[in-house]
Amino acid sequence: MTTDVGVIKGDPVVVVPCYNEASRLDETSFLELARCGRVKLLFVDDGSTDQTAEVLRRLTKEADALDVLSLPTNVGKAEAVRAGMRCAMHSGATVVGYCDADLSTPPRELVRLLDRLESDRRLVAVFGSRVARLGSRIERTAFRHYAGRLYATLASAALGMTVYDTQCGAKVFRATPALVAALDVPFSSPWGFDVVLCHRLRAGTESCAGLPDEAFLEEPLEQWHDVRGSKLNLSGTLRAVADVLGIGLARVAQRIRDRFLG
Ligand SMILES: Nc1nc2c(ncn2[C@@H]2O[C@H](COP(=O)(O)OP(=O)(O)OP(=O)(O)O)[C@@H](O)[C@H]2O)c(=O)[nH]1
Ligand SMILES: [Mg+2]
Repeated sequence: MTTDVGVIKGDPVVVVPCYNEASRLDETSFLELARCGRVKLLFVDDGSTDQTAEVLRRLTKEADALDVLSLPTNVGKAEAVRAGMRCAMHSGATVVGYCDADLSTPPRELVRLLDRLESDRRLVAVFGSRVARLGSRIERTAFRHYAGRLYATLASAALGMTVYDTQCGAKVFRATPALVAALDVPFSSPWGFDVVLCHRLRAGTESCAGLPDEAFLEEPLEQWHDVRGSKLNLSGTLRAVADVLGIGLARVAQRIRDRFLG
């Protein structure tokens, strides 16, 4: 994906994957975020069949910091995010991230993640983390909370890295060669990609060294709220579990190779 969507060199770009989001897009909040001058937003319309394209066309006319990448067919969240991040990096973005179209993670929290990343040169990835604690407002159904805890526990074991919340939809990254390499290869399933991306960044490739654990940070969010209308279904959940099992098996196989084949 090499489309230039007019992102100005050097600006942080946050990708917002959108699939049939016409009724959930909060235009006022996105406009406010775009006008704060801190970040550009690249909406990826993932072959929506509702009025999303029209809403996005209207919205992006309102501010230079808003742009749309339109995909002709629905490819799922993971591939839409990958297309958007590659496009933003191709256009010169030095920091890229993503957040959900329902703004479950409020705009100011997104800006805080960017600030955190930019305040420490050692960091390459900052993940929003939905840690319910005194002083925070994390509003999540009990079911989603416990399902998320279970998934993050499995993912941590598979990755060999302690991550409290792998699935928060708000994450930001420096556009390093490691990120470019990690996004070169398509994701095989639409929802487990956060964990797969984390694994790829740590593992590296033949041409690009992996990142140390110190390059990653989870930032506890002060606010997050569940928004009705989630598109995650049983098949998506099972495929996300399969992603994690695949990572775990690959790490075990690697360890066996290292041990017995030198
Ligand atoms: N591109 C694309 N995005 C999708 C698709 N399905 C969902 N999304 C986007 O993925 C984001 C998260 O979708 P939600 O349905 O809110 O998922 P969720 O299960 O509520 O996720 P959390 O809010 O993180 O718990 C939104 O921006 C959606 O538009 C899809 O098929 N394609
Ligand atoms: Mg949601």
